[in-house]
Amino acid sequence: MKALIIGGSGFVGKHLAVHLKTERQWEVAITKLPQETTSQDFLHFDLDILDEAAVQKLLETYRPEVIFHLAAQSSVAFSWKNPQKTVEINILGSLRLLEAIRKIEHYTPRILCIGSAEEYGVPSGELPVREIDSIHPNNPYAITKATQNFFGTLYAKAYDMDIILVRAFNHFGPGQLPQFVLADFCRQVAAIMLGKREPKMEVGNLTVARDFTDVRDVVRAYGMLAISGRKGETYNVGSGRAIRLEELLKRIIAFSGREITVTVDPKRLRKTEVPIIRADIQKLQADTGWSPRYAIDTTLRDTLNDWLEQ
Ligand code: A2R
Repeated sequence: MKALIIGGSGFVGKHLAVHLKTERQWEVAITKLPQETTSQDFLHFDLDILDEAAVQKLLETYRPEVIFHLAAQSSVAFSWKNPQKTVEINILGSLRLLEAIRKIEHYTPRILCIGSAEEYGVPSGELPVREIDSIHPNNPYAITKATQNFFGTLYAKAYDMDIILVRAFNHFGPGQLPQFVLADFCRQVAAIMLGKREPKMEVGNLTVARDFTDVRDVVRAYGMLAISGRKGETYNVGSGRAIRLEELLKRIIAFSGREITVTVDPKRLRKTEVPIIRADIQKLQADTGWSPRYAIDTTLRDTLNDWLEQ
């Protein structure tokens, strides 16, 4: 199978490229923005998804059978600071990508558009949330991902394009930037362990509960969906369990073996917050047979060790 990962030098893209190449022996290429660096192990192309002509040219030349669309402005916090940029990349960029593919004659690749659990907002019904439940996006990032999902679903129906929509719940693991909560906790604890900072941590709201999955399990789900997902369908990708941030932080601190004082930094509190969410993953499991393999403690330890090495 020949795959192209768009946004391939991001956190998930790097893991996905390794998974597809080493565990599935697929032919893999990635795209990156010109200013981004990447591992030389993979064939890579510079690409800005806002440049529709460039997207079309690349696809006509490389002709991947599967396209994983991961390119995004992926930070909720940044989306509040710059909603226009977030809309530009996540909505307009996704649309230009879909348009570029649509305009290529006799070409129907499978496309996975990666959205987010943020699309659900505060669930109005029972937990876990199902793909058919109503969505209430409550931040600019969430609105852009919900719109991407609407366009993907529409294009699958209207143009018979082979598009699969994913709603990825929180994922973490080695290599994630500290703008994401567990990466930030592990970074701060690692710095304390290395004697680079006082044994004091600043955190946001610890009472929220989220559905966390190891990024290596997430990319395995993406690979399986690329094989056996159904066209035009949306799939939750998550563990199906919710865990409070307070509990996760407690575990990371316990791994460190240090006494650490934790204080809440008001600057880190979100304007709108979802108290608890977890995914219904029955559809994903029924269609692919996927289930997570990594225990959460393993991922926490791997992430902490990764920060200690950095
Ligand atoms: O913003 P940068 O310089 O980190 O680059 C990001 C890249 N990207 C773009 N690629 C092509 N054309 C653009 N106009 C464009 N703007 C940004 O997409 C980054 O390298 C990549 C996305 O990776 P991350 O930000 O690390 O996200 P992550 O955690 O890998 O999530 C993958 C997907 C995203 O669609 C998330 O919204 C979703 O999973 O949860």
